[in-house]
Amino acid sequence: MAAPKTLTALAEEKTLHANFIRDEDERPRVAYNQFSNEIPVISLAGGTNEEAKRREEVSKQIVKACEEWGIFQVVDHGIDPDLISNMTRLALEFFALPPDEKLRFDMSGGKKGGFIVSSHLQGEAVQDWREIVTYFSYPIRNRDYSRWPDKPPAWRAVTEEYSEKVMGLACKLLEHLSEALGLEKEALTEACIDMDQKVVVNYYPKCPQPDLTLGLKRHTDPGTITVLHQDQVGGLQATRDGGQTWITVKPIQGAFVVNLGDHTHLLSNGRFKSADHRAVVNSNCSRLSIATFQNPAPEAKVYPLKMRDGEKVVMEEAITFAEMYRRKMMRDLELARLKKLAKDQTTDADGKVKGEATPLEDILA
Ligand SMILES: O=C(O)CCC(=O)C(=O)O
Ligand SMILES: [Fe+2]
Repeated sequence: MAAPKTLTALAEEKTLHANFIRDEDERPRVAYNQFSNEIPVISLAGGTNEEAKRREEVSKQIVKACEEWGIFQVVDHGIDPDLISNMTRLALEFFALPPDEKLRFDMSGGKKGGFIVSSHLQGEAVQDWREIVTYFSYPIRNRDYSRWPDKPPAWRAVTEEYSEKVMGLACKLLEHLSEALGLEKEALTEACIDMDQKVVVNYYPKCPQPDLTLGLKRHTDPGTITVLHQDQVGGLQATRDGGQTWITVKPIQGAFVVNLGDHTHLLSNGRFKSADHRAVVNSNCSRLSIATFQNPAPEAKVYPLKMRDGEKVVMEEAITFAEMYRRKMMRDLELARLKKLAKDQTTDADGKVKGEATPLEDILA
């Protein structure tokens, strides 16, 4: 069946549309509001200026979190809470617009920025239970305002300011990681050449059967670092054992969740993890999160910046970020294709299961 254009109508239905039903092994088992305190919460107060001792403490906490999880939360980060709440309020106003208004910015067919249901990536076998609106905000010379929604009218100015402040915060966080690698403060930022920024606002409407689906399937972010703001509902989950167990990240008013991406993982020669995460949904209320992705320029070289004594290099050859991204997407799509194939082969035309499904491992072997 064709993908729905918006989720507004589907959110009112009693049962979940088949496009969104995940295989058993992907479905959530930990509730959206069963919060864990395992993800470190780090105060940046006094840690980003020159007070050497305090800065060292903050660095240690960030480095430990990146070595263990690749994910942490920051408070006292210096971004004005009013700016964050304006951004959130205006985003909600956008998603509350009638479908036709949102679809004026439809980005299906590969347009760079705008509105879409589920994912802007093509070829996904199962859809994510979310709507998104995306802007490409940096480098400034590449901004295409025709792809930025013009409603609500105040949003563009607020988004511009939000983007700039989050870019500043991300660069400060990368300074700590560069130093921990034994490099100059600017090393990770410079490795990005001209840092790209993309803002993805995720809106997860309440869902009739949240146990059968995901708001956003399991993934790691491909880029350098992601600065995410989530509302107080809960739904972001992380795993560090390859998806066997999951924890729900506790929402903290005014905090940002920081996820390291694959780029930093590789530049640190695997020392820093890339956050393995997903989002679950619920039947009580909608949820909003704003993910700001800081990525290297497409032509930036991806290769470890420094290796520690005795360490083996995690990559065979240096590649560009564009190539790294392409390979990741191909891998994901191939996995989705094989999974779908395994499922189709064991299901007859009426959707009845014929026999034992072939385990994915066997197909891949
Ligand atoms: O909604 C969330 O909490 C997660 C969003 C996310 O991981 C993403 O947009 O890449
Ligand atoms: Fe993500």
